[in-house]
Amino acid sequence: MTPSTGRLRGSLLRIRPTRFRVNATPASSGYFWNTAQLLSASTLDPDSQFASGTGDGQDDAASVDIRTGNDTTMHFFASVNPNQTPLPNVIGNQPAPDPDKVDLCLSIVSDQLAPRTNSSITCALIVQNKGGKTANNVSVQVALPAGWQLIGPTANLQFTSVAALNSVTQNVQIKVTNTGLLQGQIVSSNEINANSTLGNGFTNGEKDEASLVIRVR
Ligand SMILES: [Ca+2]
Ligand SMILES: [Ca+2]
Ligand SMILES: [Ca+2]
Repeated sequence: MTPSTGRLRGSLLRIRPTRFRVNATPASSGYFWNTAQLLSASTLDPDSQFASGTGDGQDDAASVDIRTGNDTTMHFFASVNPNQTPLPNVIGNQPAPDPDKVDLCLSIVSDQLAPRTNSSITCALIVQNKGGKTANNVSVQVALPAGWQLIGPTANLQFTSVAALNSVTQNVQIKVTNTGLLQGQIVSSNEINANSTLGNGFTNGEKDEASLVIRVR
């Protein structure tokens, strides 16, 4: 193996298999991430590319991490990887959205899951449209446990429009008096909704409904 600008480089006449052995002495404490890759060979490798870099997960590269020392100022060191071949864009695995339908989902996110009794929480109701068409006049219903009180704006929320492959959020404030289950469902929209039935209840396991358990302290 011969050093070259911070890297080690070596060649083998044939692989039988055989191995390179490198002895290294760490000069400081730290977390050392060491990588190696194959640069070339006289025969083709059908499932990877030589010299493509060490960050693409191919089987012609490998890594090992070594840690030395145990102090609080441990630094991270990684092998250089200056010529990484750009990775292709990630391709989605979902079917193309239907341009003639909306596909609505509801989520509820609370700023607190364990508030004090008689305090107020803020819940974000998020309507997501995974369809290919803009959803207009989307109506969302919120159902509160007995004793809870809606401070604002209203238990029947209106979303003027939710664009295709987009989402819209509205916050509601609720006074919480006891542990209970907050529920919501999308009730209606002007368009045909794919993959669920709008307004059919809170407990069908459909993605147009959502619920959240809030426990009081
Ligand atoms: Ca390979
Ligand atoms: Ca490679
Ligand atoms: Ca439903």
